[in-house]
Amino acid sequence: MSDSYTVKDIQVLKGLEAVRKRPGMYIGGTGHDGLHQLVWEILDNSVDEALNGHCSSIEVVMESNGAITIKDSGRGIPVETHPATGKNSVETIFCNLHAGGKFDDDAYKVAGGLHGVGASVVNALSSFLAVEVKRNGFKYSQEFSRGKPVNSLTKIAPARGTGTKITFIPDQEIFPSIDFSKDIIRQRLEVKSFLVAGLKINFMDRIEKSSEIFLYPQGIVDYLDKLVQDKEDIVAQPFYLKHENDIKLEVVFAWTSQTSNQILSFVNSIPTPNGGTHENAFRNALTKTLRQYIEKRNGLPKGVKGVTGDDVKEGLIAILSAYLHGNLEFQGQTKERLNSPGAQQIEPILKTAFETWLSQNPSQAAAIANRIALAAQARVASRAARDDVNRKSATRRLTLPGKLADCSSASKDATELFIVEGDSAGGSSKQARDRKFQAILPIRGKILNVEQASMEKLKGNREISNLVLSIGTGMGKSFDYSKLRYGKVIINTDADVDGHHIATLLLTFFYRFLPELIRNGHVYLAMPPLYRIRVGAGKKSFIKYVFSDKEKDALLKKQNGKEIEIQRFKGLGEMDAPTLKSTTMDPATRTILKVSVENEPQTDDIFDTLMGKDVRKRFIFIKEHAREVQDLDI
Ligand code: 0RA
Repeated sequence: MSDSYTVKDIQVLKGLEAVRKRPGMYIGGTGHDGLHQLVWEILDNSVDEALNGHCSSIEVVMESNGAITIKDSGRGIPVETHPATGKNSVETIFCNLHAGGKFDDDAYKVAGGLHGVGASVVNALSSFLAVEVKRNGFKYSQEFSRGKPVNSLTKIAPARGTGTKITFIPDQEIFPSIDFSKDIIRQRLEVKSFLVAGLKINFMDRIEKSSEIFLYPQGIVDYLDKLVQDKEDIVAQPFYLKHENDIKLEVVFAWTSQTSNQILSFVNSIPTPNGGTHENAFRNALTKTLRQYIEKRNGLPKGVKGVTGDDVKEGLIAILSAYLHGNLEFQGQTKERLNSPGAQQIEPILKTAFETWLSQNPSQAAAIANRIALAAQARVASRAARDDVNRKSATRRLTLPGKLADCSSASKDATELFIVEGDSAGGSSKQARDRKFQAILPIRGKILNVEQASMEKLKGNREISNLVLSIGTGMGKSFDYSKLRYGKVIINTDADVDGHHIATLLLTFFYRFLPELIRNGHVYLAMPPLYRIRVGAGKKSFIKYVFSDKEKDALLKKQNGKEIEIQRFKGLGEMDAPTLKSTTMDPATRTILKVSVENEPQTDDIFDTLMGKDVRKRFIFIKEHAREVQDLDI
């Protein structure tokens, strides 16, 4: 008998020696997280007592000497001799790496992810650990250091009630820092108190002499309430389920009108920030149930084909707390992703319960269905917008001329292409534009006189091909109106004879090769002013922009005798950006002329006979004025 006793003793020592040699294997590391893992391991044993209905309050104390004390009102750790070790049960639990589970026939006792070895691991990694047990009408105590008992279990005094109190100081030989974070502990305690409805957790700080009590009678329902910051955002009453057959499951969720979502999942009261089998089962249950519900009722807007998991997730705030039997399997580097196949049972349980709830709460169900339909619609709309942008940027990369300063919007109706003469006009136009919807294409000098050019020659002309590429439609046989890239194509040339000539050449080109653009009202002429005239002096002076000599003369006649300052704009490039913007480009203040053809056969004639000859008559086919301009002298 004494033989086997010794062998067991050696095994026990070897066990905890292994923990001290490779603490990372048991608590993940010896940094900040590993240090706090010690607290979680001890805390979870007490929380388990509470979960199993044996404990109603827990006290957590940050002691002034750096120790942590965790005290619960549970049954108290057994004190009688343990048959397998021949030692008392406290010593057995705290000094034996594999003792935890053997004591425990409680179905759900799988705390801390260490499968019941937590107490001994914390003991092994603590320079000091004291256990006090109230049980059988007495208070008992035993102390340890680095995993080894420093005394034997002692009956101290008669005591009422039951419970366990554990105090420990992390070993500085193991941990580079043993400073606990109050915030991290506080946050964890509050979450635990949410997960165990009615459990009172008193958190005390002996250094700051502060304390805080966490007690949530409605548990995760209170948690949801806290997560939903703005209650007005809630679109329907929360769904709540507590299931306690074979598998234990507690779920609460609601949708808000916010686009963000928050899904918090837990297994055996341990957070699983990376989800896993249980969270997947939860998502599947929700998506399948709502997809069925919405599609059966034709609850989707036109053009939206189906409900996706992401649609269901939008605005969702959920807390999923599952309790699984046996050893949990975790996956990934941080072991925070559950990989237990048993969690798949969650899907049918939740699906059935949620379906029933939807059918029994039709107005809540309708509100939820609307919220998800909205998300689906937004998804389809944003995909369309994204596709549009992709198409546009793809086109831009592949085919748009380098000289084109494109706009950022892809909306055909709202966008404008300004065709300007020369690079200097291009530069100032770029400064003056609203880059969101206004694009600039500078063209060089006089473009080909298309009246005399063949289609072949035309296509080889760089200015023409840049223009056609920018507009997007192609021309001739390959003309495709649906590919038009701008709602307005605005010719903006200098207000002088050369400028007029270029404008005429461009109009001829549009008329001959892209007549649909004129017919459908896409072609415009900008009206840059020819003069800036300051009338009067000092405060009473004002500035007028005029568009022709005639207009200037009329103004001067009217303002006879007043001090006059005249500036002639030799070209667009000379105007500063604010002036160019307000006089010529800003839709709120500019004047542009819509080009239309009154009588096509006649206009044909006119082009034939007048091209390049009579400057004054060139624009007789300009009919529609975007804004009233009395005398158009160009
Ligand atoms: C094993 C068996 C029993 C209780 C406990 C362990 C226990 C462990 C801890 C750790 C912290 N607080 C705790 N409270 C209880 C059940 C003993 C019985 O049947 O009375």
